Amino acid sequence: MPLEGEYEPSTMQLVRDQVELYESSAGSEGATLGGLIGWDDATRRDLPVVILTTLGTKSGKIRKSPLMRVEHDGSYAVVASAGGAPKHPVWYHNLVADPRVELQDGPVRQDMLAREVTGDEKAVWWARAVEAFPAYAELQKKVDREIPVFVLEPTAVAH
Ligand code: F42
Repeated sequence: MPLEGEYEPSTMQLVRDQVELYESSAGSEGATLGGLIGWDDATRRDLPVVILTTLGTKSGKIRKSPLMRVEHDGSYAVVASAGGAPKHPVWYHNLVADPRVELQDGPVRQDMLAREVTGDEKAVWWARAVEAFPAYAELQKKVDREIPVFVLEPTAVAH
């Protein structure tokens, strides 16, 4: 069941623009890291991005965040790195409050349930995340907080 509510674009112009381009092109444009940021690093420019939709904990509005694509057997991980910021991203708190999300991966949007992972399960997904986006390892070294990881599973199979 898709999340309902009024979409409130991010206060970050780059994020707003990437979401707009991604959705208006059904994921055929803006679906990589360099899609809008114009990332000048050729090794990262083409890395795939997904769009996570969450429900704002305070506003009740629909929020959308481009995140690096980390996928395995139909499940995904989202990594709350926030570019190495000292605090978790705001979408982290939305997920903690309400695990119902939508995830758009290219042309495919699906309803999913998010659960924060810890311990061995987190280690497995963290390795997958770093393989998909090596910069995560650099970002974790940069911050005092442990960067949270959520696993997203299709609502139909979520346990
Ligand atoms: N961020 C990551 O954390 N991980 C990634 O892998 C990642 C990849 C990525 C790729 C491309 C790209 O363009 C951006 C990428 N980002 C990645 C950045 C990501 O999209 C987010 O911008 C970033 O993680 C910060 O998320 P944020 O939720 O903290 O964003 C802030 C700036 C924001 O949008 N704030 C809103 C605002 O209006 O200021 C509020 C958003 C919100 O959810 N508000 C809640 C509500 O109720 O509506 C209130 C929540 C509360 O507790 O106050």
